[in-house]
Amino acid sequence: MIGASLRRTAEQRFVLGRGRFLDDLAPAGCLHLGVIRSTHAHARVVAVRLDAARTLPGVAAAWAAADLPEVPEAMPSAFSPGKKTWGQSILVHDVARFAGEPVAVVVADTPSRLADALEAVTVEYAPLPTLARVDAAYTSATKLHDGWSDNTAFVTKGSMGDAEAALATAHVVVRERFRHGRLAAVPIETRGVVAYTEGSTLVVWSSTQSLYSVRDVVAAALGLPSEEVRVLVPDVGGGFGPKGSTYPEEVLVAAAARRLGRPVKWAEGRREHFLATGHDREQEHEIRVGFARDGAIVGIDGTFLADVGAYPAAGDGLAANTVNHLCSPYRVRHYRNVGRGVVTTKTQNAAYRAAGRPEATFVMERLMDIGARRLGLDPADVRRANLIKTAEMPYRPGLTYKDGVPISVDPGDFHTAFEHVLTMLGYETWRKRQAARRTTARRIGIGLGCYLQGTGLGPYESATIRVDPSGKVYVYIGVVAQGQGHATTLAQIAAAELGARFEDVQVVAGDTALLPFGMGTGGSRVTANSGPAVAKTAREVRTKAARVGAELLECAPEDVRIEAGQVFVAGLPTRSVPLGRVASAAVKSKALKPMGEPGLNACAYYYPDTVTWAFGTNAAVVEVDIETCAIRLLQFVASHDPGRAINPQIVEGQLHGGLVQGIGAGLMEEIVYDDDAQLLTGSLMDYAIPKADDVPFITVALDEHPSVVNDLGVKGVGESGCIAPAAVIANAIEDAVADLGVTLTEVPVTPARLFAALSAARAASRQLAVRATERGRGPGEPACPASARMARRSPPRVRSESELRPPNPPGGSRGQPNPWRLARSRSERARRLRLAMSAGAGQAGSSGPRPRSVARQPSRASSGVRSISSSAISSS
Ligand code: MCN
Repeated sequence: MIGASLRRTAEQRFVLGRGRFLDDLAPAGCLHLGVIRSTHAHARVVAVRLDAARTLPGVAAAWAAADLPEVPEAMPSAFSPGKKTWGQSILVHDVARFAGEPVAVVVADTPSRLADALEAVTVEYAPLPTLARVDAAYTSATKLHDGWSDNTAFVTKGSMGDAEAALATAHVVVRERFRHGRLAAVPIETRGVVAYTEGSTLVVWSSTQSLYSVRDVVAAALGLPSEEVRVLVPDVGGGFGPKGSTYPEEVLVAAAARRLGRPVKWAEGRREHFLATGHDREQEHEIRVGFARDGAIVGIDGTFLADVGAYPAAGDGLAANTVNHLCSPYRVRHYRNVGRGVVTTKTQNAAYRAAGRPEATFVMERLMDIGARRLGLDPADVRRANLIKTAEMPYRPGLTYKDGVPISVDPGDFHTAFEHVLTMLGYETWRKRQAARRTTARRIGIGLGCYLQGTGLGPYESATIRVDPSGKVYVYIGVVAQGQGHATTLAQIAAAELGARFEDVQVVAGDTALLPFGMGTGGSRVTANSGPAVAKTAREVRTKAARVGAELLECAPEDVRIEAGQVFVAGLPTRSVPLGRVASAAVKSKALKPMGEPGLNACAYYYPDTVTWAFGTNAAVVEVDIETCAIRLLQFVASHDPGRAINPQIVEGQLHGGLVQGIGAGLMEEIVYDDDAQLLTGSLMDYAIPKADDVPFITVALDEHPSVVNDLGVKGVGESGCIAPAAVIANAIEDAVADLGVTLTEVPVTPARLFAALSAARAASRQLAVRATERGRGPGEPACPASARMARRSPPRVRSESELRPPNPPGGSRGQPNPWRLARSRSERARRLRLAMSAGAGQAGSSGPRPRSVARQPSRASSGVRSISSSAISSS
């Protein structure tokens, strides 16, 4: 049963269009709530004018912060990393800190009347200076939060050995700056909330990943006991992390339902989703890595800034993930990294699938390729030189994970898995094809990348299992699925451990009334937490069934066997009773007296000691047209270690989904703000996600090495696909054009970015050629304008990087200026200076108090892209 690709029968209703999602809920008399959102990224709210909206037909209420004294100013969930206090407004009382922050709500009887009422609201703002770029915000005189001495929300560090001393011994030191773009998770279903009262209970339906957090936050915000708030989760069409946070709308809808005594619904629109649901991944790294002559890493030293938006709502855990995963599958003895979470006037951050690891892998895997090129080695060989060996397991790098436990890498065979991926790809064959195409416009590039992921963060999960007299087995869990297939995989575990038929097991989730606690779906944790909890509980139920079965079958409990829902005497399968009959007898049987309670049921909690570590490798081949800058993904292969796959087909599906999201991060996805921190990518026309024809068939191999952390041997997979693709794609694209002098330091690598990088490299190469010509002049010889003109007109022969690099001095290349690199970094410096100046100019322009502006909520129909992103949007 465990290890079989059983079909997801429990989820067939999705295929048949019978899913029941948040916006399908329509309680009788339901009102619709819409949110007025700040049109400014940073502004004092001077006045909110709601009277015109209140008089419109069908409008039940229109409230600004002052109208809802029962709602506190700030979300009770406010996390204070680094001991700095802050409050995320539920409705802005005074200062709005990002465009999209809730300023007021309107409630009406129909969605169309709600839309009209939202347009009747006007808000007067006094704009304040914006912080659109994380590097500028880091040093800005404008402080976003009261009482803060700077805009740094937290600092997270990790170190082992002596990085500085190790770097001094390196044969080659690569120093580079990298930036990972800001991303949205883009689930197919946006967020939504429905709330109503039922007797003394406040019922809240939410499309959340963390139902217990919603319960506790709503209860705390409205001053209710948690026991009087029941949170339910309907089917959810994807979450990918940001739905794990609790947002102001959950509190606002609940408050409105209590005030009005009627059900109230809010269903987020797509534009609202881009504006108001948490973003992730925006990080800027500055890093040095030292390599020995054979490619072995001798030390790494880095710092980075993480743009956490207006509120560090996800705490320091994401940046801590980056610190702890950067060196991950490689043997690095000397390492230092410092991450700073910096607030800007952008949407707050949230964990997005893999949270902090794709950024780390992007930086590390780019460094691997740049290092390989500098050393004249094959990128595969540099990885071979550094991957942790099986004999070194359990590998303990010397870092401490965010659960406070020193990292100890689960056993695995990284080298064999890596070689397998190269074989699956046809690495050598592609290298030959690449060489054959080197002088053509359509080049081939090959990219590699490896990762290790800490999965299955605790502290615990639980399960209650009850066998019904009908023979059905109910498994109650404290986590909800957004598409992962828990109803199938956890049923497989329960059936295997209890001896029930798979078809008889029903997994029930998504209701805080079922179990008192749960930690939510995230961090690829359900299989490694709920899985062992279900197994443990099923074993307890099995023990009870054996006691009661022994009574019915007149044998010793040790002789009872349970298989496929039949309870029988060992060796006598015909002497059996159905499990349901045993469940029925268990209600009155005294055989259960020593177990303390009647019935075939049990509840158990499982606390993992720490996380499990899952290894994976991705490889890709791209075709890059250097004339049009079109990039085509030709092949993508991946290998991942799930420990022990409960359902291999689901695991592959999880990996496919994650890989495609990672491919999007590498090629096209990016949340873009302008210099005033206005969102420019507020729709799916502007925010590109991969379509079916952007992605080739992806081959996935499962390389199973059971975890030693839990007795099922499972490791997580839900996020893992997402970790390496952006790095691998950047590596592949650079591999296609590296001989032209291109180094890629930012994802996504869009055709426009590639064009800019190629143009800069060509310009640098031309400059070099001119200088070389000038250097060739004899003393006192006049400059030859004709040859300089020639150099400008016809680009010089494209030279390989090794040709451009000066020969290494005996004993190493340290300390030798590399003219090609200097030229490139000068152009990079110039680019950054231009950016910094434009950011500074934007700031200077907005530094003084601007004239007050009155924003009328623009019509949705007439909004252009710009107003889309800054407008208040109704939805229902
Ligand atoms: N599985 C398995 N064998 C293993 C490990 C996992 O069969 N050794 C199965 C599990 O039983 C489960 C699925 O694979 O059905 C994912 O398991 P796991 O890795 O434990 O991840 P979680 O169940 O905790 O899911 C969370 C994870 C995260 S953090 C994000 S983000 C994410 C993801 O899963 N969001 C998703 N996958 C998603 N898939 C869909 N369709 N939609 C999302 O929003």
